[in-house]
Amino acid sequence: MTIVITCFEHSPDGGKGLARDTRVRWALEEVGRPYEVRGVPFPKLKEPEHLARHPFGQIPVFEEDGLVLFESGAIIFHLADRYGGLLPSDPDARSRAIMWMFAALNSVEPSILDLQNVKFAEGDKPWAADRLIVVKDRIEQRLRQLSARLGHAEWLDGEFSAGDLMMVSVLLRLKPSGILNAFPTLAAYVERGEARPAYQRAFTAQQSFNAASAPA
Ligand code: GTB
Repeated sequence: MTIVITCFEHSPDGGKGLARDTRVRWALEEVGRPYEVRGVPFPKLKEPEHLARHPFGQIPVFEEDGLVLFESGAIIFHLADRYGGLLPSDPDARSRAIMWMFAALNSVEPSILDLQNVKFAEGDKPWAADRLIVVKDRIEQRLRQLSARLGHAEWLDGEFSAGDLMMVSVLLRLKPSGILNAFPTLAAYVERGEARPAYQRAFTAQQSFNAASAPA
């Protein structure tokens, strides 16, 4: 069964791995599934061919044997559910790993997205500086709470799981802001995630893809 993921033809980050295909590539590497990549140019994201795969005209999309999935969380859950390695076999531990996936997407990522919006999309608005303060406060509050929960543990709940993959992926989006530097426990947690061979393979693959498709 060939797995195909759809990502940006040219990621705006130029291959820094910040777009959401990286987390899907990482999960694919963790579960040991080979995949092919379809790059979509920005203007084509909102055209019918891509909208048939993704109703919001975004990336990533995952296709496998007729199954078409969008939403990085759903894709990673699918991979973790279908293939071994990313969810514990103990039912309670499995539920907690899924809980951490939701926590990453619902309780941590939103304010990180707000930071990117206020910096890039809304930076010229007269209220942008005030909003930036509020958004940074919100992020720091969550990071303090997360850091307290992680403590000196290696991963959020026992063995590395899809919950950690998602949380590290979300926290990685803070890297350019420098905010993580004030949270050494979380910075080390993210580094542990990045050091995993599967992450390294995923990062290199997206980097090579972006380099190969970069405009001349
Ligand atoms: N909830 C969805 C998911 O988790 O899959 C969100 C998908 C999403 O926001 N996709 C973005 C997209 O397709 C790309 S990842 N945007 C185009 C559009 O909406 O028209 C967000 C992203 C993009 C670029 C960078 N970067 O260059 O640093 C980082 C993150």
